[in-house]
Amino acid sequence: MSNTELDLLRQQANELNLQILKLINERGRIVQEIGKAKEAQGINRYDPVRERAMLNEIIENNDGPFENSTIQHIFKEIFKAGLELQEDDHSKALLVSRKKKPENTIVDLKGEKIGDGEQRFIVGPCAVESYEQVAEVAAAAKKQGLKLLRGGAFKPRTSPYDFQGLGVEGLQILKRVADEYDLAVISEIVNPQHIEEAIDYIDVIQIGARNMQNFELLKAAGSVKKPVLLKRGLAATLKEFINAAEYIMSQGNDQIILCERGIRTYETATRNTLDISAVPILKQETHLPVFVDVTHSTGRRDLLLPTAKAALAIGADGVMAEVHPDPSVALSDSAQQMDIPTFEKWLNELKPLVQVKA
Ligand SMILES: [Mn+2]
Repeated sequence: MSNTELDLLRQQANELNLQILKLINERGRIVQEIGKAKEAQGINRYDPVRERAMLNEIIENNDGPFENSTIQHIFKEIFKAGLELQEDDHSKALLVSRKKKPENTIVDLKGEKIGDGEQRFIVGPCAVESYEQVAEVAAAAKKQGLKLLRGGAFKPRTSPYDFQGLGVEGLQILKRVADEYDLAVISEIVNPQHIEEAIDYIDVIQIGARNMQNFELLKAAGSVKKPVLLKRGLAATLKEFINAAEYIMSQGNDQIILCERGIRTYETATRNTLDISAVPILKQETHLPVFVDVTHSTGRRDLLLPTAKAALAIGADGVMAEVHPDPSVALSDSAQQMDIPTFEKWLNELKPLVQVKA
């Protein structure tokens, strides 16, 4: 074979490359159209039956020289790339995604602009037990210059025989304390029917880890004009977490704070495993503020300071921790709540590390 003939064959191969490229991209565009149609109809994007039928048809028409297994492998890759293209399109469309809205969402809580670059703290007892108990923590928080107070009125507990919270009475206590100390209060709501009532008493609706995929609750929280703090489910992937936030935002409520609170792993040294890398991932993938709950992620008082330092260093918008005037008599989470002197020491060690708005 002369060099001219070789060059000619190579040129033909080059031209075929470009034709294949054109065809693959043309197929990609059609697959995107299919994806949009499927999404509109609520059908799953991946259809293994159809994929098998397509492979069978291709192999029946394979005249070689490639082996069927080779052809099958190449087409599997093309199908996979098409599916990924649909997924990219899908996440591009998420309202919570940074692709949709590049600038940070700022959640305004009585003048505290969560997500503005300044790092903040949310503290308070695990459960509201009495007016005096909440007021004591509120006074300590206020003394430290904090503005955000948490307290559980409805407590979804692992055991049905554990303290379930004071309910609406607990919300009323929070409201009274919030007014007296000029604080914004956060409390968990577990029942979609309680949302309307709760918004009169609290400044932020918390949706807890166990309810992260309670879609009716998410939709109910999404349909009111009240900020929502959404905790990550204890076995939820970040994709599931982001989609849970999307449920809220898709109903019209864009005032959402995400909260990493540890996930279930094989490790038993801590109550949950704090997934610290979730913070920068969530900040890259979404435009929402991200908090870290150091109390429930560790379940250990001795880890509250180092994990809070990690949260601040990695760029969380704030840290949440439980504080109780007398943790040893607390009706829930007594092992990991801080008493007031411990809280003050904890906060004073963290204050020099806090990013303040430039
Ligand atoms: Mn708790």
